[in-house]
Amino acid sequence: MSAEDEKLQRIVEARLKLRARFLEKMERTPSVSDERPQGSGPPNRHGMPKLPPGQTETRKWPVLDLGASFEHPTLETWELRINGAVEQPVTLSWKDFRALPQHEDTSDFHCVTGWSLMDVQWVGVQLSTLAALARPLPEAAFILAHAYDGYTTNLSLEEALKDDVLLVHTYNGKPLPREHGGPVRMITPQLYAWKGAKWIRRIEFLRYDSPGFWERCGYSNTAHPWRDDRYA
Ligand SMILES: Nc1nc2c(c(=O)[nH]1)N[C@H]1C(S)=C(S)[C@@H](COP(=O)(O)O)O[C@H]1N2
Ligand SMILES: [Mo]
Repeated sequence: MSAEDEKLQRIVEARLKLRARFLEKMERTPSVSDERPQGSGPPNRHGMPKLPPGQTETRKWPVLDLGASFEHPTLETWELRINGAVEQPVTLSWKDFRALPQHEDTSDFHCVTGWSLMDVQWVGVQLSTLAALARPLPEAAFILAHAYDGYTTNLSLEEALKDDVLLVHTYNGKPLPREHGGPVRMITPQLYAWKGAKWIRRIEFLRYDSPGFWERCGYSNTAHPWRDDRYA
């Protein structure tokens, strides 16, 4: 086996171990355990009603962010740091990031302001793969995502490690446009879209939960669309 293959195999093993550690908690999250989720339409990929309550389907993808002025990262300058409560802090360049196992997934994007963009085809790296690289300490239970514009948002690890939580660079076959968070943003298909940081630059593992930008402003910490869980 080549050194490169061995490295990939170690990542896969670490990823499986991590998921096993959080399996019980993952099974208790709303989108897995709700017996009568709110919403309408045929079941989506997770068995939840296609459209969460209060949402309307949109065809065009709106742009929503703080509108802060900041220096946008390019493929040359973009860096992702993974640190905090981990055994091995890492910094990845675009090239390092693209050398990791790439994951394709189709999922929906639900914005708390009431629109849902359905069936987006994404390509990126699973957050669980990035976590496996850094190896969260046994006490690590949350992440805080930090973005180039100063935005932050927090997630429990049982949500963050779900298979469809990705750091994406491609949507519907095209590079992710800068206004939607390119070169790389996070997506959280089973939570409202504000939990996915555009222009992501750092994933901080934490022992204790720490609210991000909107969570401090009165939005829900848990942000579960099928419970209409918008505000704290
Ligand atoms: N860096 C950063 N990420 C962000 C935001 C932001 O202001 N800055 N806004 C969030 C909110 S409130 C939403 S609804 C989605 C919108 O993503 P979009 O502009 O691609 O539709 O991004 C989320 N991620
Ligand atoms: Mo939003």
